[in-house]
Amino acid sequence: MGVHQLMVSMSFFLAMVALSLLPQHAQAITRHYEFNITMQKVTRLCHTKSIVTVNGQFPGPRVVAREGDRLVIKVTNHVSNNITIHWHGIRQLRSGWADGPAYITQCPIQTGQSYVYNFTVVGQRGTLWWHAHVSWLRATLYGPLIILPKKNVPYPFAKPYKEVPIIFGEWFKADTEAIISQALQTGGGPNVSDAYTINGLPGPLYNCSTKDTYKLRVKPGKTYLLRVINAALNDELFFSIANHTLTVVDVDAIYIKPFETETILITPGQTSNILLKTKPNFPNANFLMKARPYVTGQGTFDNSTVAGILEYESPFLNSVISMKKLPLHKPTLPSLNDTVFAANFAKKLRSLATPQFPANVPRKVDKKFFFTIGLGTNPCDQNQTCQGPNGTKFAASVNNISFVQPTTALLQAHYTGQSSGVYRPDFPVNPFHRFNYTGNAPNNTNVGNGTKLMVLNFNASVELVLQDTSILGAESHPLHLHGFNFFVVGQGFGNYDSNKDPKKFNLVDPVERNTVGVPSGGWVAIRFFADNPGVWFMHCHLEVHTSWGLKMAWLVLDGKLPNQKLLPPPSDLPKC
Ligand SMILES: *[C@@H]1O[C@H](CO)[C@@H](O)[C@H](O)[C@H]1NC(C)=O
Ligand SMILES: *[C@@H]1O[C@H](CO)[C@@H](O)[C@H](O)[C@H]1NC(C)=O
Ligand SMILES: *[C@@H]1O[C@H](CO)[C@@H](O)[C@H](O)[C@H]1NC(C)=O
Ligand SMILES: *[C@@H]1O[C@H](CO)[C@@H](O)[C@H](O)[C@H]1NC(C)=O
Ligand SMILES: *[C@@H]1O[C@H](CO)[C@@H](O)[C@H](O)[C@H]1NC(C)=O
Ligand SMILES: *[C@@H]1O[C@H](CO)[C@@H](O)[C@H](O)[C@H]1NC(C)=O
Ligand SMILES: *[C@@H]1O[C@H](CO)[C@@H](O)[C@H](O)[C@H]1NC(C)=O
Ligand SMILES: *[C@@H]1O[C@H](CO)[C@@H](O)[C@H](O)[C@H]1NC(C)=O
Ligand SMILES: *[C@@H]1O[C@H](CO)[C@@H](O)[C@H](O)[C@H]1NC(C)=O
Ligand SMILES: *[C@@H]1O[C@H](CO)[C@@H](O)[C@H](O)[C@H]1NC(C)=O
Ligand SMILES: *[C@@H]1O[C@H](CO)[C@@H](O)[C@H](O)[C@H]1NC(C)=O
Ligand SMILES: *[C@@H]1O[C@H](CO)[C@@H](O)[C@H](O)[C@H]1NC(C)=O
Ligand SMILES: [Cu+2]
Repeated sequence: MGVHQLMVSMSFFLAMVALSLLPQHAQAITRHYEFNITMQKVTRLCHTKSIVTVNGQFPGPRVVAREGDRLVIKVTNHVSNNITIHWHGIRQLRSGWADGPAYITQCPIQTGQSYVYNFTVVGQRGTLWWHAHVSWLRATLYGPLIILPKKNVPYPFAKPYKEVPIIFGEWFKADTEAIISQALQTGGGPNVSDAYTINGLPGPLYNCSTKDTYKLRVKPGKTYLLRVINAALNDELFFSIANHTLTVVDVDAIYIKPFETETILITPGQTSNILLKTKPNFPNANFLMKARPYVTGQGTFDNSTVAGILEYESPFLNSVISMKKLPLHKPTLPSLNDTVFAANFAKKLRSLATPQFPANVPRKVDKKFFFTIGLGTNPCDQNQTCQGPNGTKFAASVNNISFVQPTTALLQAHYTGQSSGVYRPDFPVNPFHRFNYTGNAPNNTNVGNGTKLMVLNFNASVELVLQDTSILGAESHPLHLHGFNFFVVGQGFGNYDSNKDPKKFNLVDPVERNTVGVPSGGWVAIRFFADNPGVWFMHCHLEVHTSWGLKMAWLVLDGKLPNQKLLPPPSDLPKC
């Protein structure tokens, strides 16, 4: 080796040392992505259709960042639909303009237009995801959003050998925009999906689908980190891998106290990091992984099962033919309506709550709210026959208010002081009528409607009880809050009892997340600090319920300090 070469490698070595000694925050970078929204022909179940995609990919591209990084994602709309993209679970501290729900924080990106989503990832690491947030376009517009810990900060568990996204979806042969528009027209329940998918593939249990099977090839004796996302439109899912135990280590990009389980339950909108320890030796078998729904509602649903295959790489078996001869083990999933499983699974979720990853639970509450959530009806137009319950139209509501989508974005209306005629700041703190919410439903199932916001002062500590109703049947609703994580301090069945139930709240290590399944015929209590100014959507993540109006928004006012104020809108913010 010549002197010059030695010098070069020495300085390279020194540079490496210097890099590893840099403080963690100095390494945050800006990562640029380009999302071209285009149509793409995709064949599943022997049926070809044109779907809306990002860069022609289905599922969409992975967005990867480290905690602290800035993401700058330019979205250009080349299709005839209006588009917005939501970065599900990202706090969007003071950057609500980048949150994405159509007509809440932005007007849609219209055909031929672009919009740059520009935000930083603060205090979060784990798996989140991105998806369209307008009508039902998220049926095909979704992908993983992976947040790695800061450089040189380890996971609070052994470093996995490999990381693998597992993203569940729902496949419809028909056009999903036609399905929801038909359902809203007739008032009936929308047509259900034809298959569930793992990473876009329905798998061998469907007709004409064996070639579209997701295969996870693993080595023996290793730990794999599965980054699990439920991107299905309308279904909570059970998931299990035959003969393997899963260790849940995080939900919604928050570490939890690890626990082992054969099966997980994941609602649309939720994400979870799961460790899969492979068998120490080549097992001479293949293993099915399966997902199928957990359903509590009374309507028809897609009761089918998606399957993928866990295959071991073998030192002695190389040919595909010999792999195929191996026995295939199948997991057993809970029954489709196993609410007991759902309740027990929810009880296992607890924050890690360590000094490094504390659970900053509000202990004192400034504002208490009680919201009923559930289905209801709208009367049929005189001139129409409707296909909802008893000839009505299906609706859904929060505190009996079915949210009416405005025609301009709420955040813009607020920021420019032009809210009059767009929204009213008078969302009710409690339901107008009290009744036995989970008992016999009232005879009159009609809902009211409006575009009402709940106003909060900056940094108010909030307690919200979400109470399911049995109107048109009790049902589990995965409620998603934008702009915040919340702590799930309590849950139960029946009517929430404001005298007895708070005594049982967990204020020590409750799970922190952005989407919670409100138990069928029960309630959950959540708490959060309103430390993020802006307009924040809250809705059921079953897309059909959102379409029917099970949604509302919070308006968090600016604080006094300069760093407690919403930033001005970007210049390319789309107009309505
Ligand atoms: C998006 O489209 C533009 C213009 O057609 C093109 O230059 C760019 O390479 C595309 N980006 C990706 C990621 O496909
Ligand atoms: C993103 O936002 C930052 C902070 O406001 C700004 O400095 C930067 O120029 C923005 N980038 C783009 C591409 O808009
Ligand atoms: C929904 O299903 C019904 C019954 O199969 C069918 O007639 C209708 O065309 C479907 N709607 C859409 C939008 O595919
Ligand atoms: C898988 O589990 C089944 C029973 O659930 C058992 O019969 C079989 O021996 C197991 N096989 C392997 C390879 O672990
Ligand atoms: C799914 O539903 C169909 C139609 O209602 C029924 O025939 C079938 O038995 C159900 N399958 C399962 C696994 O429940
Ligand atoms: C669950 O479904 C089974 C039939 O598949 C039924 O017998 C049972 O009553 C249901 N349980 C509940 C709680 O609805
Ligand atoms: C009923 O609705 C149809 C289409 O919306 C309209 O053309 C017709 O005039 C209406 N009839 C009455 C009696 O309102
Ligand atoms: C529909 O009508 C039947 C019979 O009149 C009644 O028992 C049922 O409660 C009604 N359902 C709804 C949702 O109004
Ligand atoms: C509500 O109704 C259920 C079912 O009828 C009943 O078991 C329960 O006691 C009622 N609760 C209250 C608070 O009245
Ligand atoms: C609902 O209707 C039934 C039968 O019409 C009646 O007996 C009952 O009192 C009504 N309940 C309420 C709460 O109005
Ligand atoms: C809201 O309620 C009013 C009064 O019941 C009704 O006329 C109107 O159609 C409803 N609007 C929507 C969008 O459901
Ligand atoms: C797209 O959004 C604009 C602005 O809100 C609206 O005027 C237009 O009707 C929408 N177009 C479609 C196809 O939904
Ligand atoms: Cu719902």
